[in-house]
Amino acid sequence: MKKLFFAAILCIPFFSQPGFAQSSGLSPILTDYYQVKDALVAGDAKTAATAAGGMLKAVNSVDMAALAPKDHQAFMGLQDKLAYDSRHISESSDINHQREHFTSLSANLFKLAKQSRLSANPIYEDYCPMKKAYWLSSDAAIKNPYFGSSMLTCGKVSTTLNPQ
Ligand SMILES: [Cu+2]
Repeated sequence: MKKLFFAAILCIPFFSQPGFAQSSGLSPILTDYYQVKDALVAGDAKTAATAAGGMLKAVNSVDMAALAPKDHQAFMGLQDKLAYDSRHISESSDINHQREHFTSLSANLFKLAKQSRLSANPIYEDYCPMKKAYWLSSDAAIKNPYFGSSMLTCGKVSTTLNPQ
């Protein structure tokens, strides 16, 4: 009886973590990615760099032990790649260079999104035929981060990931 009581106490912090029910500990990575994406849509290299710095921090501060086994496995294989591209974007003030890294950043984040639970909301994978590259969005409306205002609505939704 005493043992059971202590086990129950130990479980409380785990289950009371904010967002536990809706999403995983990987969610901040996606939230920060969306900020990088929005900055690239706006053509704002400085904000993109700052947001990518936040994303890098989120990637490097994931508490692996707190992840569900499936999320843990998926994240382990992609952490270095996500860190690499977000670091390069954060250290650059050249939007073209940032957009190059954003292609692989988006591809790797999509791999993670397919294998784990990043959001309680749908994730749209969009395709830009001119750049021949993908990006992720929380919104079905197209806002192209590769060309910004010069071709804002170029592209289409290629895949919709619904939360499992
Ligand atoms: Cu680089």
